[in-house]
Amino acid sequence: EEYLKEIASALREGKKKRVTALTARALDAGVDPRSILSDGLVAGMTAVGEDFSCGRVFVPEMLMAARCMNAATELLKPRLAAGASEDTDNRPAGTVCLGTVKGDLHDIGKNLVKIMMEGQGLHVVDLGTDVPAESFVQAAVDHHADIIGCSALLTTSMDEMRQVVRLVRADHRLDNVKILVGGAPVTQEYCDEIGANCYTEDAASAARAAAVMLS
Ligand code: B1M
Repeated sequence: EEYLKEIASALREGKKKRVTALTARALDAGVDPRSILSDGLVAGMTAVGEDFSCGRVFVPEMLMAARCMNAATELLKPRLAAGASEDTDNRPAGTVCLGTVKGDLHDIGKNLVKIMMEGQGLHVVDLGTDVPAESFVQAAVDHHADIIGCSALLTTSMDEMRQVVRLVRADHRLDNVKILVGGAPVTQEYCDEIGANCYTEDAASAARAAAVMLS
């Protein structure tokens, strides 16, 4: 699709108005919102990440790209949530406390996980970014959570997840709470190593996994 390439390159260049205009046009043209997300916006983000790794762009450009992504996601949100709920006949009720771990300010992936989970009918308590392990625990107690969801994008922050698992397992008020982990540096091996319940690669599968855990 021509739209998707254009969305990716406009995002890579940090052109917010163009990204939102193209996203709106693609939606009007009937392009699947999920492919706008993955083959347009996320593809553009991946290119920005590569540009950053090579020293072609710096933090301000990553920030501009993030703003493009957030603006376009607002447009996609109702369609993505609707798309997700169509796949489920009986929606499980449950509460997820979701956040990005301490030391980490990346929230785009976490926000997508939230949208998809809400699309599955789950109640999501968004703890935001830079969330210490202790705050995940406190929030899970306060909100009677069924699931704690941790996102991390930095190899230097992801080990906070180990701390979350340790504190949750040591707290008998949280005996039935499941821990779901994800984010680019996280792997199934890491999930197994720290003893979390589940790892998923993307937002849609995180929402499906959460629904399965609750059913
Ligand atoms: Co940052 N950054 N960044 N950054 N940034 C990365 C992550 C990096 C890979 C770029 C690179 O070097 N190529 C690199 C990390 C290297 C590493 O540790 N391995 C990096 C770095 C180094 C940094 C800084 C340290 C840069 C600096 O200051 N020198 C700094 C750290 C700040 C901090 O957090 N303390 C920093 C800052 C930033 C910005 C603030 C400028 C901005 C974030 C803005 C924001 O989020 N509001 C930013 C951005 C935009 C990126 C890239 C370009 C894009 C991230 C993104 O949103 N991707 C990124 C490069 C890249 O990803 N290719 C990069 C799109 C998003 C949809 O994907 O979040 O992976 P993602 O989510 C996916 C899956 O991972 C999964 O679902 C989503 C897809 O459906 N998922 C889950 C995510 N969470 C999940 C949870 C689950 C399940 C699945 O269950 C609970």
